[in-house]
Amino acid sequence: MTYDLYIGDRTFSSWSLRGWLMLKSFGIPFKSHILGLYSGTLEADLAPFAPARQVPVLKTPKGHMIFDTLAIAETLAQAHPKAGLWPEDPARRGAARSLVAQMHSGFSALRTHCPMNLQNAWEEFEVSENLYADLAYLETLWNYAFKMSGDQDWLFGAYSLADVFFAPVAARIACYKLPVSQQAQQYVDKHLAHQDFRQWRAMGLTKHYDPFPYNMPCASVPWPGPR
Ligand SMILES: N[C@@H](CCC(=O)N[C@@H](CS)C(=O)NCC(=O)O)C(=O)O
Repeated sequence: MTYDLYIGDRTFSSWSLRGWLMLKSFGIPFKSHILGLYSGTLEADLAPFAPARQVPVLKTPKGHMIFDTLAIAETLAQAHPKAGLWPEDPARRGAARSLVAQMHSGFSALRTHCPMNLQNAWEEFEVSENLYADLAYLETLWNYAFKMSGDQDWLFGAYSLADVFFAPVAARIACYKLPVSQQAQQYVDKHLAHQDFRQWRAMGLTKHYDPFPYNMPCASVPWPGPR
C-alpha cells in the first residue's frame, strides 16, 4: 500500500505541484493520478473524494482522504517525522510554518494576476500596485528566512515544506518576469533548476493545450529556466 495523490494539470495547477513536491522531494513513495482541470468533468471526477472539491487530494495507505495542501503537509510531516519536511530546529520550524501559512492564505494579487503557467514566459507584463505590495511582502518573508538560516540557498537551510510552498511563486516570478531583488532572483533560479521541479515541468509539457487556458496580452518568450 502506498499514497495516492490526485492532481490537476501539471503546467497550471500550483497547489498540485506543492502536493507532489511534498512527497517526491522527501522520498515518500506514491502514485499520482491526474484529474483534468479543463475537462469539464472535474466535479464528477472529485465526487469519490467528497467533501474535497479541489485538487490536490491525498489518499493515505490506510485509505484516509486528506484534502487541502496544508492538511496534506501536516499529515505527511506527522507520518514521516524523519523525512525532514519541516526544519528540525524549533525556531526555524516555527518560522517555516508561519511562511507556509502566510503563503497558503495570502498573496491574492499574485495568485489572481499571475496564474501559474510552466510552459512559456511573458514579456512586459504590467505589474499592478497590489502585485507590487505582494512582492514587497514576499521579499520581507524570504529575507527573514534567509537571515535566520545564515543566507543559505533554500529558505531554512535544507529544502523544506517552506520551499515547496514557494516553488509555484518562484515559477510565477520567472514566468511573468516580476521585479525582485538579486537574492530573491537567485532563490527563484534555484527552484527552476531543482531536479524535481524540472521533472514536474517536463511531464506537464507533454500535454498540448488548444486553446491555451491563460493567454496574456504580452509577447510570449521561452521559459527562462533549464529545459
Ligand atoms: N486551498 C486549496 C486550494 C486548491 C486549489 O485551488 N486547487 C485548484 C487547482 S490549483 C483547483 O482544484 N481548481 C479547480 C476548481 O476550483 O474547480 C489547497 O490548499 O489545496
